[in-house]
Amino acid sequence: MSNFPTIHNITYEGPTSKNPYAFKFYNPEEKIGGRTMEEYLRFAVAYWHTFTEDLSDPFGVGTASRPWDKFSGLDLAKARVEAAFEFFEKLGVPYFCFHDVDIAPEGDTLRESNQNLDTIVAMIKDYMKDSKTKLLWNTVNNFTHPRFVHGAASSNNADVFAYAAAKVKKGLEIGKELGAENYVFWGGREGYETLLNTDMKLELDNLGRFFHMAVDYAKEIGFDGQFLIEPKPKEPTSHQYDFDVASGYAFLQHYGLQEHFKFNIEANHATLAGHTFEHELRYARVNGMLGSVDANQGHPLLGWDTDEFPSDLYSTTLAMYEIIKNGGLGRGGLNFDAKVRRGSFTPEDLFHAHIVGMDSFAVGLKVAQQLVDDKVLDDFIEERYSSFTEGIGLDIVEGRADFHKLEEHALALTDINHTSGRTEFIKATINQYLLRAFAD
Ligand code: XUL
Ligand code: CO
Repeated sequence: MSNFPTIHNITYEGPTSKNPYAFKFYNPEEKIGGRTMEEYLRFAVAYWHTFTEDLSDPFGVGTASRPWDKFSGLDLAKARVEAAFEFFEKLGVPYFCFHDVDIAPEGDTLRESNQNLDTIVAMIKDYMKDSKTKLLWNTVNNFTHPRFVHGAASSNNADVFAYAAAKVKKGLEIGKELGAENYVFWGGREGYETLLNTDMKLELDNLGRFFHMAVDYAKEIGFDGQFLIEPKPKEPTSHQYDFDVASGYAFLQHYGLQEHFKFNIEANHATLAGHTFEHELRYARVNGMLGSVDANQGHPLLGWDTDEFPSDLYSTTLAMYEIIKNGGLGRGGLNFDAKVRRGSFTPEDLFHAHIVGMDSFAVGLKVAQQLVDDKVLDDFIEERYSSFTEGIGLDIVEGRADFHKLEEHALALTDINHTSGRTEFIKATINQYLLRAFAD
């Protein structure tokens, strides 16, 4: 029986379509920069927000109305798999992502939890045989259960470190079984509540040890998915160790892990860290560490992780600019780590939400590709830094300058000439590109 009986396959109908269940801008087959939109954007549905989420918040119970609500336990898990693959097919989405606890209920023991996982993973594998939807990444939830009250790999309790390791071990086995392209580590409670009771050095060292063990185990079983760290500054901890890309990258380098990891960058985590989405993408890109993206957006008036579906075209354009400049996302993709608002509680809203997200990134891709093709930013930036292409600037970048030489140069200066940064002009130009992209 269908879970979404009123919805047909969502197809591209173009910018003027009045059909709410159609893409206006995402045209999977349309080629942009030599690749189809589908190949470039690599969209994924986040299992937890779309099939497990009940839309509760700290002040109220869940409001979501879902056809699978009538089931419980393993039956519920099975009903969700059925619904998920119907949803993937109707949306035409190439990937999905999940945590262990999203797909199967935890048992009373680790052994029982693993058995539940085996049952559901076998079912998912079966469904995947007849589906074009593949696994972008999986991960494990090492933060919800009370055993993780003091963290997982950064817990003060060695038993918890072991438990967390056992869960990741199983996660890697599942990733291999289902052909995951990546494996994600989001440090849910890998941080601290207060320094007053925290051995920061031991916690960081243990995190480093944990990641090395994960790398070793992946190698041992022949799991070749890309490892990704997903930075977030806080929430639920007051300080999370992989605060942002810059601190995560320093951590990886310090512990000799940088060869084995890239970053999964979430827009709302970037803004929580006091950065823009594009800042985090840029920082990762210029260091060769941009792996994948959790595509969502925060609410500008709220200071927490609201996980909204992306609809801000300016933001998707600047994000796609970074992704294009990165040569795409490789094995990564754009995972909608986003939930419908509590008031959008019907199954249909799940489609509307993904449609706006996919359309918004399609617009971003198209506009960003035109900005790249026309070298709108490149030409300006090249000119802005041209002082480093000759004279003393060239000496600096080619390593021929020292403080003696620079002092000599500075003493001889009569004037320092600047040119305008032209921020407003550049923004006006981007607006022009945004409005022009679908004009013809
Ligand atoms: C939490 C978050 C996670 C990760 C996966 O803020 O983003 O859902 O994406 O654990
Ligand atoms: Co995320």
